[in-house]
Amino acid sequence: MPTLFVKTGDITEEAVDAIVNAANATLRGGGGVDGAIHRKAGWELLEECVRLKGCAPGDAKMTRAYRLPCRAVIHTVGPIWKGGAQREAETLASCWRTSLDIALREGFRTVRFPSISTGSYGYPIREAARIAVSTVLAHPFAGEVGIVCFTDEDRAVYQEALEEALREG
Ligand code: AR6
Repeated sequence: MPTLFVKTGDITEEAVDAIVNAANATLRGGGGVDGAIHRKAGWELLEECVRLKGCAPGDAKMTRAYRLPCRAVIHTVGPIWKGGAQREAETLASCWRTSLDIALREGFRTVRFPSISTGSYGYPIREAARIAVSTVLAHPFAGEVGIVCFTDEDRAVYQEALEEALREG
């Protein structure tokens, strides 16, 4: 089981083994955290991403990190919220799981995630946080996982989900 914590911050400043990007299926960049990661990493990241030929929702692909202070970027594609009956929960859980599968395979020790799908993809954050926390705590990756929220309000939601999951064991 990983060590899991939650913080407020800018994920592009994390000097860790890998940060996770909340990308879209084209992997050609976008707004939100994806835009921030591409801006800071530089044009070489987009060039490498284009070579990957996209990524399915729930899946994840790794690249180098270029001008970012981390070693690698794991790009995952969250579900677009359509009301909850389109397997959104399964797809979101798969994002967290497949990203950690890559971290485990690569021998990484430290990974940071943003709040996948809760920005422009519209996933209700309380439910997204519950899925995120339970999926991380069930994963065999034994390193350190930090969820880096952009606002204190979002951090509080993830913190509550984490405390609830730990209480329930
Ligand atoms: N560090 C940490 N979190 C951030 C940062 C940052 N620098 N910037 C934004 N966030 P979103 P999604 C938070 O919309 O919902 C993109 O255009 C943000 O406040 O980035 O998965 C992609 O290309 C929010 O809480 O990702 C896709 O088209 C969280 O990151 C689409 O958006 C996720 O919001 C993906 O949508």
